[in-house]
Amino acid sequence: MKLLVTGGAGFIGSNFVNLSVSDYPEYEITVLDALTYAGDRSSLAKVESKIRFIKGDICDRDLVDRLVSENDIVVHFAAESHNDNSLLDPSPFINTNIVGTFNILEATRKHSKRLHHISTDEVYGDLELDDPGKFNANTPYNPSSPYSASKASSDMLVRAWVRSFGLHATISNCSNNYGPYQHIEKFIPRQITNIISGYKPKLYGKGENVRDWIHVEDHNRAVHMIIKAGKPGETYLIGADGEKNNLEVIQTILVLMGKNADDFEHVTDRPGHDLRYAIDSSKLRTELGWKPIYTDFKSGLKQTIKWYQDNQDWWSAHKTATEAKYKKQGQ
Ligand code: NAD
Ligand code: TDX
Repeated sequence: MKLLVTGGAGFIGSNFVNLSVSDYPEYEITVLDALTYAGDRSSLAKVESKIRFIKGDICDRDLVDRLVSENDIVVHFAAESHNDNSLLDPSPFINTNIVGTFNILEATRKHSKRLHHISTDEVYGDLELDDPGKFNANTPYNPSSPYSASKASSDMLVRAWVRSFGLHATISNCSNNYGPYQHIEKFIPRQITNIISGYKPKLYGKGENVRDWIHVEDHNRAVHMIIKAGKPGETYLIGADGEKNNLEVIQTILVLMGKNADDFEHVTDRPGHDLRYAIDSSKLRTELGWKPIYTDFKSGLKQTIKWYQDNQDWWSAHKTATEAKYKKQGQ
């Protein structure tokens, strides 16, 4: 099978490509990635000789059309992915996440190819802290930020292409990922690299917001199962029952790195900050037999901390600029 992986130089996409090369050596992989600030070709260094890498933009219709025609399935990770950036400038989110996905839909329709669209739990909005319910495939869409609204739009386009044109597409909506190769603008790697760099970790508001953490490898194993056995037109929610509030996460990182649990700073909260995400992944578990391997958050976090300690060359050149951008927002 020939896979076209968009966004394969980003966090989840590069982990997907690395995992695919080791677990599915029979797959032929082409990566299409624009190498924005969030993409890093060195994340694919270990598998460079086993894949084809194309630097290009999913907004380039002709390029997308040609690459889709040469492959069997598109696994579509490429996106602008950071909520805080979408509050500063929504425009690239509209282009990449909506127009880019539209290009992929048109090309997969024209060439009768499969699509697996990677999305997020943020399309469902947020839950109260004491809500006994969790997000499932029937939860109405209610996105809060320009990022999540652009991802919700892209999901809606995929659903429309399935219904109106019979496109063979699947969608997965996953919760917050952590693990190696995540950009240091994101919560967990920002705090780990803050501590390594001698800065205090930064907590938005009171830290009561809850995220449902999953290790990136568990997410990508689920994506492989959906590619192999998912039903056309279906949506699968991916989550590992990993709910934690941000205060708890920051304090766990501090303690695992040998610091005092209270050695962090409260900074300006994110406008429109979603309170809580929680995923009901029972459909994925019962229909496809998926279950997470990383069930102990602390040990997954320990492994992630070690990765950032051992791979400072991968992130250190971006640290000053990333923190300067946050500082301007009081964060
Ligand atoms: P990321 O920002 O780390 O990587 C995005 C990648 O896409 C980068 O390599 C970037 O260069 C590439 N890209 C951006 N615009 C492009 C364009 N126009 N054309 C081609 N390539 C382009 O993001 P991530 O965290 O790896 O997220 C990947 C996908 O997973 C996204 O669709 C995101 O919405 C979704 N998702 C992420 C999470 C999470 O916790 N990070 C959770 C659920 C879903
Ligand atoms: O320095 C920080 N301090 C802090 O308290 C940062 C960067 C974040 N936070 C908070 C905000 C969130 O409540 O931590 C939580 C996680 O923040 P992010 O890492 O920015 O993730 P989030 O906004 O939850 O979105 C992530 O999960 C869903 C990904 O970035 C999205 O791409 C994915 O769709």
